[in-house]
Amino acid sequence: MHRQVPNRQALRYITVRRRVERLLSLLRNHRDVVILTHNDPDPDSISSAWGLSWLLESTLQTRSSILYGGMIGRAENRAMVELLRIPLKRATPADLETGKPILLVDTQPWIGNNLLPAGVTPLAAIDHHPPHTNNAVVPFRDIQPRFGATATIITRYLWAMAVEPPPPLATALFYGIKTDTLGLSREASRADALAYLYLHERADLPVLGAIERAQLPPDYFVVMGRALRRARLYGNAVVTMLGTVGHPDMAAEVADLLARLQGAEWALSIAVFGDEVILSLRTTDPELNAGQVIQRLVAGSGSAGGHGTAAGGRIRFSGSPASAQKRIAQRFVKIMGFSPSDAKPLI
Ligand SMILES: [Mn+2]
Repeated sequence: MHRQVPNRQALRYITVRRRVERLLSLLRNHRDVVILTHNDPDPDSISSAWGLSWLLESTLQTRSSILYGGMIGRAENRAMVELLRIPLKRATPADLETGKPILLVDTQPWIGNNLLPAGVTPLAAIDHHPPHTNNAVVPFRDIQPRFGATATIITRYLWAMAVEPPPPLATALFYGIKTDTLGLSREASRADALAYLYLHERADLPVLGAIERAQLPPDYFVVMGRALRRARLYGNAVVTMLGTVGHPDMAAEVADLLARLQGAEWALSIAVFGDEVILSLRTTDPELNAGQVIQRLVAGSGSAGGHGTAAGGRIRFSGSPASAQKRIAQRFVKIMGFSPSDAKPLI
């Protein structure tokens, strides 16, 4: 008699299903929950939160409020929320002290990039960033650093529970994986690819096109112009200062563009938003680590995150915004091994 050897697909199905069932059992006695994304949420965190709320509604009839801190800045992300009618809301501090269970997506507790209050333990943390030691007290943890997106984790939950994502949700999750992995080209695993294909069949591709080619406000071009005029080259590194921006994501948009400059291996963009300096760093060399450099730039005086080729940070400052930006730029030039006199204007 042969023992039946389960195939890998079946094993994966059972493992994910058991994990989701454990999450659902923790939520069985709750009619209302809060799903919290990281601050200034991106498509991965927005779609993951929405997918999780759909899962809870479909399986337990549990209602959820999807909340975020900061703002949704990028034109594409705003278009995503509007065109797909994603029911999310900017959180007030009181929203997070209601005693309802809090589920974190695309972030982890007390790491400085979400609104979770210091005295509140979340019921769940579902994320793909490197695991943080804070997580030990969280009853349900699903941290998958090998995955390129949290939307991949949530898509597997839906798949394992046979909960069909409606086209708008499939579109959102697809866009979440697409942006976090740059279309599976960056830090993507086989799991991301399988989820991507699963969602592609279900997504509304004309709407996705409208999101990706969203109209840009005039301010976008104003800041971009300033960024290009102020860009300075130091060997293989390019740095620019945007001054005050209307939304913090703008720093990342500029860094993404400058990283494409021929000969540039490092691109740093520095902006001011409120009382914080926002940093966004890119490197084109996968052997280099943007996360380590951003840690050195922030040097204990702010928060920093990211890994591999992309990283970001924030530093609260007092005094003049111009000199705060300049200090960071000079520190970066020094870390890169150049001196201020090496500066060459980009244009
Ligand atoms: Mn993500």
